[in-house]
Amino acid sequence: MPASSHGVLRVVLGDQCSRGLASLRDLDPARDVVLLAEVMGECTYVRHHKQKIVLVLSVMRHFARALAVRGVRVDHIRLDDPENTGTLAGEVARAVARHAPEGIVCTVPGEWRVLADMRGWEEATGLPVEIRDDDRFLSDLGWFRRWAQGKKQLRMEFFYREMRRATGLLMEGEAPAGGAWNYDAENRRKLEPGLVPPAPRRFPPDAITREVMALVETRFPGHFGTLEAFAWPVTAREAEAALADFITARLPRFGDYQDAMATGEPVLFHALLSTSLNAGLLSPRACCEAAEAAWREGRAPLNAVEGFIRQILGWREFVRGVYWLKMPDYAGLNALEATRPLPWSWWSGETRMNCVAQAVRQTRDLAYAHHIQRLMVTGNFALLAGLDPAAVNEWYLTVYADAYEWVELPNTHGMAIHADGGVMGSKPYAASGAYINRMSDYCRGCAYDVKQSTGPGACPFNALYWDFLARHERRFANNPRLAMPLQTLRKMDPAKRQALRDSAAAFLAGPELDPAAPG
Ligand code: FAD
Ligand code: DLZ
Ligand code: SF4
Repeated sequence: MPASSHGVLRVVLGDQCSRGLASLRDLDPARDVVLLAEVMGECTYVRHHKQKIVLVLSVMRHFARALAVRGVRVDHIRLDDPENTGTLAGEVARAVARHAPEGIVCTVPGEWRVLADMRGWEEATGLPVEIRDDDRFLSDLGWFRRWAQGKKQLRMEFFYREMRRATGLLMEGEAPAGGAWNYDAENRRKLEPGLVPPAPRRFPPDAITREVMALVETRFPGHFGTLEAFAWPVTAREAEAALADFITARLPRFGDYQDAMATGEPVLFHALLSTSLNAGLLSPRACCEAAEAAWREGRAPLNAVEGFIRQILGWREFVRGVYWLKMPDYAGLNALEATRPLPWSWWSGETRMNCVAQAVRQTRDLAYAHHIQRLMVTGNFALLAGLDPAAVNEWYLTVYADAYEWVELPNTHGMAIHADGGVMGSKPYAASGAYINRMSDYCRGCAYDVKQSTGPGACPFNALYWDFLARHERRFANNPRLAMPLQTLRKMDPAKRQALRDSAAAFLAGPELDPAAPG
């Protein structure tokens, strides 16, 4: 990297590898330098799944190369550079010393802790630091704040309708396409025997990715997960191919089977696009427009297309708004006063609960589980068993290749375990084994009996569900969405109620809940 002519230092983080990134927009290739820094601090602030580290470092290396090919001056610090300080702040300071820039330009990061760090760079370097809004989203955080102001409860559905109106996606004039905003009720089929989902397109590691894989195996041998099945897109071109594959092969049935779970079918008809979206390889607008075009051209039905667009235009934007509106306090909330440590089985996959074993083993091998596995298997278990929210959040941030706090925290803390007391959802997604049995084939292969509620052979979700309601009966007494199960609980024969609570207590004190080994 030649000495500078005093342009601007433009810092790009590992999940900001987007051509149109705010901090790259007015780049002067003759004077400016783009800094991409692979640092230990970002690889270890949680012990990320090996696939996530490979993904992010490989995306950075491919992006650095693409910028350089376009004539941009790139200063790419590799993880194994002997001078590497290990932190973003340290690498910014070193880059300032190398290039003597007039100032620093960056884009708001996806995590509060990194923004707090970035805010210190001006003082640390003595240079002006401009932190630009991240506009790779369909909504703007100022608008979200105004929308949220004065509302007692934030509801995704109302936010989503505003977003449909604002973007014109799936709209016919002022009305939603097809006459309804939401076709969720049509999206609840179980995978029928004989229906084999198409294998998603894989992106086998190229030389750059293979080099990063070797590095990760050497530097992070104790991190969770395996690398053998790594097949994530690592460039914008690959991400576009992944989107095209989804739209053609899986979108038409995305809606029907959105909530289904099946042994040996980790993806079903899901998009597998979150890693690309969150790393910046794909734009949310491109995903929504491609889906809408498929519907308008008769290639996919409306329930599928609306369901998919709702996930991106609705949920993804909504959770980001909640994160930035409620942080930093949000991370510390624990409305249900849950304190139980994480069970070791969440790392080992060794549990007699087949649904949990399937979700954890698949997560270990793929760094992926689809939404219903995250919400209704592990999430539901964490909620019912009262697992400590901080430990649960750390687990979700650690194990998924698409996990960054802005999207992981509200989904976990808010949607799955109700630690936020209802900011994100009007009721906790608590469910007994019957739900998992209805939506999957897991119970058929389980050591526990989903039809039983008490005793050592009974499905643990059943007693835990009633025990959860009993424990929090007063808190949820006035929640209309829990009125029915609470009424059933109140009318329950006291002996049966006691038996359920005893069963739950025995399970919670048993080997399935053996806590994670320290360290
Ligand atoms: P699909 O089901 O095919 O959905 C399409 C796209 O919609 C996804 O790629 C994603 O970008 C978006 N999307 C869908 N649901 C959500 C949602 N609830 N919130 C935000 N975006 C959504 N998603 C992450 O991207 N990172 C996370 O760390 C993450 N943690 C989660 C933790 C829990 C406890 C739960 C319940 C959900 C979490 N999600 C997270 C949301 C969701 O599970 C994933 O986005 C999805 O499984 C990714 O797989 P896919 O691309 O096949 O998604
Ligand atoms: C996740 C990650 C990893 C593993 N490594 C790096 C890195 O070495 N350098 C970098 O700039 N970013 C990395 N990231 C992504 C950051 O953790 C991410 O930008 C913040 O968490 C904010 O979303
Ligand atoms: Fe899960 Fe219970 Fe079904 Fe076993 S019986 S797979 S624990 S829901």
